[in-house]
Amino acid sequence: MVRSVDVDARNLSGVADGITNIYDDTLDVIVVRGAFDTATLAEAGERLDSNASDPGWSRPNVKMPPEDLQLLGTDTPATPTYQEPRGASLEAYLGSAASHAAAPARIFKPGFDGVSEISAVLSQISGARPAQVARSSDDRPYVPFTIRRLVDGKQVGIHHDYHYRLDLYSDLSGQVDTRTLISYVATLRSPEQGGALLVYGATSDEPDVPRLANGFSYDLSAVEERYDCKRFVMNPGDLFLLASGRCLHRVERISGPKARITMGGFLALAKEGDRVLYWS
Ligand SMILES: O=C(O)CCC(=O)C(=O)O
Repeated sequence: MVRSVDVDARNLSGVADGITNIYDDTLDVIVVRGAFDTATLAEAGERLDSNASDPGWSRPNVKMPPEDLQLLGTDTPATPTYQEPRGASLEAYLGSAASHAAAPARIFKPGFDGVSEISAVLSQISGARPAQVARSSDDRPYVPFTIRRLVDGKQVGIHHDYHYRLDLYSDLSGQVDTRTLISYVATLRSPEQGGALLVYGATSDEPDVPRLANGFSYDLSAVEERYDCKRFVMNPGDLFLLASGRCLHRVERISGPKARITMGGFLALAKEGDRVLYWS
């Protein structure tokens, strides 16, 4: 069963240590309504969805048209992509992070600092631990968040995000508590149809979750037959945290002229348990 809570940002007392609850495997999803200023996020979403000028979207899944996600903030995300199924090397990732370091400041109207906003909210749901952008052992910053755009006909297929075995995690996996990994995603723009997050009661460590004949991809219809599923609909300003290292999940196919635009990444507790580190 998928265990979730849905709270208003004005009263976070019920999820004051929510990140620990996800780590302890007593909770899978936290939805925080109005975590960020709705008008600010919606304005950025509308602007980014205008095709009048390309802000520099990268398209790491262009080879797989239904999953052709557009990204701002890096061209080498901290996940496998269809371009690089084993993920980028750590050097390529950190190099891309450095060359995109100015990107977050261009997303929102002046005065809204995405990094401090994310740090503040995450801190409030992690037992008041500080939340910081991850840095490599030689002190180079990871990408704090990426902006993701899914247009008409696009989706995110069923997957989990237990990525610590990828080369680009060789440094970070020594710094964080690898029992799990958590996705954080805030909505800037909602599509007219589709775009909900679907989370399944199937986990990445179960050996017999149904897979397709290629032995790699999950068999969505067999998973949907066997496991329960919860559907989460988000509006601009809302944030969710998901035990994505554990729970299989996907994003419904978008339909209509409005894109789904989100801001997100991953987070984990530091090994010492005293901080939250986040990256994308
Ligand atoms: O965009 C979303 O809602 C989910 C993104 C996702 O699949 C993830 O964080 O693993």
